[in-house]
Amino acid sequence: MRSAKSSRNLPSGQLPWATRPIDILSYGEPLVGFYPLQVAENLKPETKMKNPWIATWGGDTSNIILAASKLGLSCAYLTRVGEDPFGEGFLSLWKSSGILTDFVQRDSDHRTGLYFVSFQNEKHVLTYYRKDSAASHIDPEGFGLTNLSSVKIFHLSGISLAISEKAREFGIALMKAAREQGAFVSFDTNFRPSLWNKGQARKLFEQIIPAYVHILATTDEEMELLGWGDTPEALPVRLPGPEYYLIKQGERGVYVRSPIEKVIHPAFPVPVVDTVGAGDAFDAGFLRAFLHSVPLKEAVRYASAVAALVCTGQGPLEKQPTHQEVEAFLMNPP
Ligand code: KDG
Repeated sequence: MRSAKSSRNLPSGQLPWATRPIDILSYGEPLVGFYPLQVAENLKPETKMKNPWIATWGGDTSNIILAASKLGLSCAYLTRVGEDPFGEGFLSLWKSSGILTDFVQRDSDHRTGLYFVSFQNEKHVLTYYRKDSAASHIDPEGFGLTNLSSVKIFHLSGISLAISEKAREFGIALMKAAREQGAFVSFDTNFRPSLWNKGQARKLFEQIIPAYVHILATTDEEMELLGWGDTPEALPVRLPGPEYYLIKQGERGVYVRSPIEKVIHPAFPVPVVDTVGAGDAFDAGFLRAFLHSVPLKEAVRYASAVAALVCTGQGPLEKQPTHQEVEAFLMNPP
């Protein structure tokens, strides 16, 4: 894989990569996710509600930096949380995980968002409580765009852009500034129909992806929903611009394309407990490999291992691995 330090695509006069202290700056919304203690599909609703709930930490852009930080990268988060116990909890989690929280804003008028997990036909369904959340009230004034000159990769998702008009405008300004200041822009479409409709999402994605994105992650399901074709090969033709296309295909594995090669990797056959956060884990693993200039084939294998390990625990964080754990897994894969 091309070194992140090479400058083919970077404007001249930028700080060299090596002097940038932040590997990944992530922008978006953290959410606390609640799981029923027992996953029982056929209980009456009132009986289901007597099930104790277990809190987990979620939110795609938070999951990514927690995974990347555990893999050894230096990460920072740009978001806004409520002055509530969930906001406090997140801050303490990020700090204890070594994540820079200088860009995390606090909001006394709006709360940290939540979701509740239920299961239908053995597939998880998320019910969100996030409307008017603190993150949707992010204050662009609270972050100097020049801070991006110390960032190697700026990461955000379709969710980061869908939570409010303000968050969307700021997200686009950040992508533009990141690119101008020589950072790589990583974008995961993470289309959530509960936040916006597919026409709105597609229109915006088709404007910003060719203009700003270097590393594009999506899923085959989203490609189909957004009308981008039903084969991974269709995407670079439909949306030229990015250097890397990561197309996640659930249990079938992934298809990854760089400017010079393509890699198809099947998912590792692990005992799956929960797939929430697996896609974020894949992105984090890929970004780590990218920053370490790992050849594409190995990078995809590495990222697939990170995702597989996350699927063996409940919620996005329980089984997030360290770099050593990924290496041990890859020495003796299932
Ligand atoms: O990728 C996992 C996320 O879906 C989960 O953590 C919640 O961020 C979330 C969302 O908006 O769906």
